[in-house]
Amino acid sequence: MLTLLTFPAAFGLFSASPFCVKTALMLQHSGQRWQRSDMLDPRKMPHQKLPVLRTPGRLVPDSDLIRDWLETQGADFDKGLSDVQKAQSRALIRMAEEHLYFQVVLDRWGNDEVWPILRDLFFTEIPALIRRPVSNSIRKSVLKGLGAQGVSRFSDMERKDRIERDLEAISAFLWQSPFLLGNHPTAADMSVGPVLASMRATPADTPLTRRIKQDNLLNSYVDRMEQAIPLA
Ligand SMILES: N[C@@H](CCC(=O)N[C@@H](CS)C(=O)NCC(=O)O)C(=O)O
Repeated sequence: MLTLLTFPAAFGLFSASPFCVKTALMLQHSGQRWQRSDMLDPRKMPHQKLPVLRTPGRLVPDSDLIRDWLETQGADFDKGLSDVQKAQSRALIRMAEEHLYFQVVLDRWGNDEVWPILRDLFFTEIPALIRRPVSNSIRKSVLKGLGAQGVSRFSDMERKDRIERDLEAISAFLWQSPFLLGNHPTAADMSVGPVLASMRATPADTPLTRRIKQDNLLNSYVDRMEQAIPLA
């Protein structure tokens, strides 16, 4: 059986990580037999990140590489899509994973209200005595990474505008059909859905959580995705 090494469930989601949720959705959709194995510290993993898929032959890191592996086993996440739709799918996935995702990370790790919740969730394996200094230094390095990525250099208004344009692009697809590229979930939904769900689930009232919760189209899309491919 395949084993998905994943960050644990959090905020009512299968995992705090939208990449882990994406991979769980792909596994479920592929019809393969799989189980989850939770972990909090990915430093021994091939990319020092999660998700990772344990297959009979090797550990496969990265949700995109896991997708490739599942496709070699016969999965087809873009069944029935035209070449143009497949190209749109690729662009939607990159938008969600390489831009919106970092907005979620900033919304979580940069927010003093959310921080104590993250600290109690993610750092339970660190001995209580040193948990605060160690977790504070990890927080600092995550925030430094967001500076390097660039997302935290924008003002709140600029951030809001950048997010808005992406959400408008996603909504333009959802005005046409229940899922991004038709009547059934495809690979694009398995990336965009979990990122929007993460955005909504941050445990604080932020402009981002409110933005999704108050938007009928996006809010119902997140619910629809969760119902279309249920994760135990
Ligand atoms: N490109 C990777 C991204 C995975 C990723 O960023 N995982 C984050 C959690 S959402 C992680 O493991 N972070 C731990 C770390 O960077 O130390 C994928 O698609 O799987």
